[in-house]
Amino acid sequence: MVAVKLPKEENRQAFLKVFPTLADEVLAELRKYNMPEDAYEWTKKMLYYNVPGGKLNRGISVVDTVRILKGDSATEDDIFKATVLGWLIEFLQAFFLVSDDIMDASITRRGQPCWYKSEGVGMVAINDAFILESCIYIFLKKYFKKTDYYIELVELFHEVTFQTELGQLCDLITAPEDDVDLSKFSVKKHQFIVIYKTAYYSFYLPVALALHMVGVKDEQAFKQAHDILIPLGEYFQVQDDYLDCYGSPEVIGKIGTDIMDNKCSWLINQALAKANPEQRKVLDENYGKKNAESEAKVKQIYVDLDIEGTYKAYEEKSFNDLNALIDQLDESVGIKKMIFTEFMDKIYKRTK
Ligand code: DMA
Ligand code: MG
Ligand code: MG
Ligand code: MG
Repeated sequence: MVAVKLPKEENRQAFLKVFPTLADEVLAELRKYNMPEDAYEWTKKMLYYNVPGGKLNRGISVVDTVRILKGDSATEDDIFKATVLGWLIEFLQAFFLVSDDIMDASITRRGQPCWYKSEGVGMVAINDAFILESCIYIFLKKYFKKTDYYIELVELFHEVTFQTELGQLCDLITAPEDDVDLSKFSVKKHQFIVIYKTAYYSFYLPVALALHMVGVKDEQAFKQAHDILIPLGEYFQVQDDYLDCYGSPEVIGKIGTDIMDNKCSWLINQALAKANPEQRKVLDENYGKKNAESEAKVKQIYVDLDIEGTYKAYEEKSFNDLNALIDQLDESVGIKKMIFTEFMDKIYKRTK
């Protein structure tokens, strides 16, 4: 038996302790295939560089959710399995981030150069991203093949991966490098992009994995979880868009690129709604341009339009709306409100 709630830092340390075991297992696969020594060393470095350095919120949420659902009856084995599933989300996230940074021409990630930008890596990072994805299925087979929910886990990872890729597709084609056309942006378009590129894998996936693990079968449980986690994920990505412009790089660990990348960000959509024709002209002429002066002009319009104020109001309203949604959940289908209040605690007013 294990306690329902451990202190946050202890939770995080316990979660982190499992990573070297998983990395060793991937490396054992390379040994099995008699991989040359340089490929072995490359993979080892690549795994440690890209998988464990983030906030780990997604991964730890699986453990938190299993603890909440099982309460006192959670065994050491339950916690270990939930920890492995949590790490698989972190592998999935690493796969997405390595590729996202190439596609977004980003510079830093988690306080260090993006993997593709780091010494001697370059476009090998594309194949590294594929390897990170493959690790998920190695671990699912190793730890879950004998469970009666193995196929559910495999299908869930495949489905959520596809949804995320579709979100990334829309994100990218809405932001062509050489054809800035702000009239293609809209709040609806933004909402679609962020739900697919972020909400499914970051919010729905951890809880759905935990529900499968504890044996919940009621479709209503998955549906109710979905209906609260998707708006929660949308809110999270709006925060990400906000922090891209207003977060400090030392804190968020990355340098914002959304304005230069012509992204359909929450901020530009708010600015478009508020801008007068003169301000609109400045936005049309400077958004998506790859130079610091143009970026500064766009940021100045954001200041003039008090987009930060608009964001603060949005944050407040979302917090209230999401709590109201949580309050309406029906716990009898196999979920608990606390799962979702834990998520809110982790992300409300986040600065990184
Ligand atoms: C993130 O979108 C989505 C995925 C699937 C990684 P983003 O490019 O805004 O993320 P970040 O700001 O972390 O580069
Ligand atoms: Mg990005
Ligand atoms: Mg991106
Ligand atoms: Mg971003």
